[in-house]
Amino acid sequence: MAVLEEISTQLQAGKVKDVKALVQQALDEGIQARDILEKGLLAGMDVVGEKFKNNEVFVPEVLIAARCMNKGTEILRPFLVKDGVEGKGTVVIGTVSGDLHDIGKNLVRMMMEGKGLKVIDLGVDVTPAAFIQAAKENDADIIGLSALLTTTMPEMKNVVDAVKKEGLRCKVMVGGAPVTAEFAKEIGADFYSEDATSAAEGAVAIIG
Ligand code: B1M
Repeated sequence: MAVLEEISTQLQAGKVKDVKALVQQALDEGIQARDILEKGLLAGMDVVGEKFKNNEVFVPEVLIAARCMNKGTEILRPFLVKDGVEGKGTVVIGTVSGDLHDIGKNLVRMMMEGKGLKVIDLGVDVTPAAFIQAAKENDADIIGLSALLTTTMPEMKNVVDAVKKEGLRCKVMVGGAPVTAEFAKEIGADFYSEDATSAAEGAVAIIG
């Protein structure tokens, strides 16, 4: 579908307005929100990620592409969060201390909301103390941690340890590109999830 390729192209070029208009156009054409996300926005982000790795583009370009991604997913949000009935359980989610990547975390949040979970999003660069405080205040069932840097992954263990120290009843779920099931086990996290959909399904299973 031409419009999906165009979304990917304009995201790579950092054209926020065009991406927003094209996402709306794709919805108007009856294309499924999930296809717009995966074959348009994420496909474009993959190309940017590859170029970033190869030093073909740099932080400013990636930031603008990420802005396109976040603005595009905001438009898709009501369609991804279909039933959106809250009350099945509460998740406190955030990107760990020192880490500013939030695209994956935002997707996990949306998918969880789509499963009817109440999600409290603490944003990025969240300290263990902030996770603990929010979990206590909201009587959270799950704390969800996202990390995209190998250097910030150890922060996940700090949160797991803090949960144990405080004797909280909530489970800890971890994810993010460098995180593995093996790492999750090693740090004592309760659940690892590879992508946003399985994170949401896993959260429902844990709470259920
Ligand atoms: Co960053 N960055 N970045 N970056 N960046 C990576 C992660 C990197 C792999 C690029 C590279 O070199 N190849 C690399 C990390 C290398 C490493 O640690 N081994 C890297 C680096 C080095 C850096 C900086 C240090 C660069 C610099 O300044 N020199 C810097 C660090 C800043 C900081 O955080 N302190 C930096 C900065 C940035 C930007 C700010 C420019 C921007 C972030 C903007 C934003 O997020 N708002 C950015 C971006 C966009 C990327 C890449 C290109 C894309 C990440 C992304 O959003 N992917 C990335 C390269 C890449 O991944 N190809 C890269 C799409 C997203 C949907 O995937 O987040 O994996 P992901 O989420 C998935 C799953 O992992 C899972 O579900 C999601 C959807 O299926 N998931 C969970 C995520 N969280 C989960 C939580 C769960 C469960 C599942 O449970 C709770």
